[in-house]
Amino acid sequence: MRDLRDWISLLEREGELVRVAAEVDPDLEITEIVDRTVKAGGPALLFENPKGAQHALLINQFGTERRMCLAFGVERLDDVARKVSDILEMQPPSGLMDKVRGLQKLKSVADSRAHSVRRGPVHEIVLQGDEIDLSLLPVQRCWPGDPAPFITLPAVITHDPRSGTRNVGMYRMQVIDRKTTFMHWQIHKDGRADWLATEGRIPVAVALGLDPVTAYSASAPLPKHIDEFMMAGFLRGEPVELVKGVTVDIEVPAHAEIVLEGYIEHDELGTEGPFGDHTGYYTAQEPFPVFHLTAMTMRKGAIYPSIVVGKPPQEDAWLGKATERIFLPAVRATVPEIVDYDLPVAGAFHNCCIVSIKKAFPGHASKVMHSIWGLGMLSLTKCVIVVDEHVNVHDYEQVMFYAGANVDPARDVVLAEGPLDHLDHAPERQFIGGKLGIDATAKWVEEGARPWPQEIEMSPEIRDLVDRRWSEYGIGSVPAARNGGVGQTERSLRQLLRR
Ligand SMILES: Cc1cc2nc3c(=O)[nH]c(=O)nc-3n(C[C@H](O)[C@H](O)[C@H](O)COP(=O)(O)O)c2cc1C
Ligand SMILES: [Mn+2]
Repeated sequence: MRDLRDWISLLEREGELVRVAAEVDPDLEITEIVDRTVKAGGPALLFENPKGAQHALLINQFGTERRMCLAFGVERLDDVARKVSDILEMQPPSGLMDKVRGLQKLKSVADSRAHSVRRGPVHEIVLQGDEIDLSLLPVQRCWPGDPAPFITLPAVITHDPRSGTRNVGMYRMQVIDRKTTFMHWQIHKDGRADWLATEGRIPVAVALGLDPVTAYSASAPLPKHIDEFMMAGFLRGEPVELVKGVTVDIEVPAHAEIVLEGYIEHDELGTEGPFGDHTGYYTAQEPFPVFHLTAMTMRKGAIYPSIVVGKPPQEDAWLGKATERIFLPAVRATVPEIVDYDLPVAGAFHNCCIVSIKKAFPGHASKVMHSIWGLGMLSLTKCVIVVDEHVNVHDYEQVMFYAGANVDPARDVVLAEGPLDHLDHAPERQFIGGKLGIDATAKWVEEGARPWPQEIEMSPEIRDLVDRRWSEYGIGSVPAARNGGVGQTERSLRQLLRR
């Protein structure tokens, strides 16, 4: 998919999009409609007549697992992860065929770099000076306590002034007036680091309305030196095309619907917020830098993309789940004893991480907890629950079973300290606080346990027998037997979202 329009056509062909012709207000009304639609597992919505604006608004494009898979062109999100692990787990080639395959893989990485092109539809309309007007766009005021409309699905492009490396991040932008917004660069983020490293003004470009993979990439927690557009090119199998900005020395996606160009001063801060955020609470007012627009460029009939965050589950659940799946190979490349992990949507992603491990030595669970607390953005995780490899981390009832049955709180709970999410309101001090680790693995004698009892399992012969004879019993349909027996009512994320 080259752009947002290809994506909208695909969604329409797949019966995944509804056009709303009625006039609907971007001030709160759209939020309530979307909140209900997301929680019902409903379609993407294209509001064709947002009140008071010149442009249509697309929302809930990422709101289900099926749409997320359509976006990446896969059957399951784990298939995207496989593509990543293929590269990460490359071994030295052992024969000619291996070499050829290896070279093909390396070429697919080399071909992922963004391409520069001379012209792009994003410059069909160029507004400068007094023509710049953010009120042309149907920017949503999402929640009643929000003081202003917020741009919620931007890809914010900056460059590191020292290395020149590009960064693309998704950071909300509170509208101040026709030509200015805040830039919500949280303390751990790459865009903020670029800003702080720049003396005077940092040029900034904001792309709105992209193909879904490129839009997703702006939310991906990549190490700072890795260009998110390169990752997008790799995952799309086709490079992102970029064109020079009109008033800034930054390349912008040639097929974006809208681009906002401008700059941010090193020393100009204002009071941003409050904002009804993905924590489920309003985040407090805080000083954040001010973004001044120097140009607003668009395609003809540009479509404005938006997203609403709030109490989970919301549309961003699936952006988070995509990250969870796509980054598993990278997590395992660093901590290979990890089998799988799950960041519950209800835990707003950074509040809880359930991780299963191949336990090989006493204290192994504790080692893995500290690994999580040392890994990229996972370091912000507040609570880590470690289970043995046979436990399904996505089955929260099963996890609760082991967290209850296998834990002696006097022995198996680790309390530590470390950095916390910028938006976490619970700790005594902002940015730093406690960490909780729960070791729910089976304990070894060396770990101070008595000999561990055997888990109850039915024998496979009896299971097969009952499977074969089931209809004879006349009981009706009953779920098939499953290992472990607990968690019969496994609540997958899909069910949670469709309750
Ligand atoms: C819908 C949505 C909104 C987000 N809003 C913000 C935000 O306002 N500020 C922020 O620092 N991160 C926000 N994030 C998270 C960042 O996009 C994410 O941490 C990303 O990795 C940042 O890019 P970076 O690692 O290059 O800094 C948001 C994520 C999503 C999915
Ligand atoms: Mn980054």
